[in-house]
Amino acid sequence: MIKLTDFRTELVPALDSLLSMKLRQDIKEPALQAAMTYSVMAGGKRVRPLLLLAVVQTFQASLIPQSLPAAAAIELIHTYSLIHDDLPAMDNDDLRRGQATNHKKFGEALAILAGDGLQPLAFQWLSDLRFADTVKIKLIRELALGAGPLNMVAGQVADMQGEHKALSLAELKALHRCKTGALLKASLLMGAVICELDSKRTAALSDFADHLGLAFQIKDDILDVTSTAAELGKPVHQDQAANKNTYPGLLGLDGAQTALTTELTAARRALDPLVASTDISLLAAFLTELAN
Ligand code: GRG
Repeated sequence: MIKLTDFRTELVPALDSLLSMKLRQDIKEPALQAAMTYSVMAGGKRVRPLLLLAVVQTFQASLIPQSLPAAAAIELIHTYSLIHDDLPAMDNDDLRRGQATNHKKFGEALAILAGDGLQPLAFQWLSDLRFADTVKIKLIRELALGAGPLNMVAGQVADMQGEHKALSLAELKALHRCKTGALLKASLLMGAVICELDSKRTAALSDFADHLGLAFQIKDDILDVTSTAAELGKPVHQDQAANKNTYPGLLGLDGAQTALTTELTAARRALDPLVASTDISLLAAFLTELAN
């Protein structure tokens, strides 16, 4: 199985050129095109598209070329969520990935509309995929569920409301599962849909996704405490300043590290049912990266 570093080196440029080509084709209004393209092409790590593609690589690698636009669609939803999260009405951030946030560069109204444009465009791209209609409907549903009011948007609301009260660990987990975990999970499950995996394999990936999602957020919380602004490309110690509920805030830095290890171990165990028939090394490599 291909190494994650090689997989990334091969697929991130392919994703990036597909994204920029499709954004040029599908948005005509110049200011809107500039604002949407600015944030999509601002140097994100493409974690969610890579997760979808890693599942496809693991179970049916020949479908990678056809899957690229599905992976790109998830990045549109992720980008919209970041643009809106940075707005003055939400986190009011000036910097993202070392550059001005969308509303700082284009103004608040255009930033809102850039996010508004990215959402339906994602579903347009899914509907145009070269897969059977039954597969496409499942992909659309998976992404809508993960990004929608049952999950990501609800998580964002819980996060906002939580700024005014101390959450329990269970409440914090539920928040993270919705806000951050659901889109990561949708990415993995969309890979499962493309490969038309059976329910046993899909359940293993779903379990893996739940733990990976939490680990991802715990790591983000830890980095906010331990990194410099230059390392992260955004201001640090923001969580504490905004009274955010975080793992280090609730458990201390050591406790948060332990929780991260616990989630990573559980995520790896979730893949056990697949091991007999599948090379899981590419999926497991995402865990190794989060551990380091
Ligand atoms: C506005 C409805 C709505 C939702 C926003 C995702 C989100 C919900 C807010 C982002 C807040 C945040 C910093 C969450 C922590 C985890 C996270 C999603 C980090 C950013 O994802 P990366 O690391 O970002 O994949 P890049 O820059 O690589 O794309």
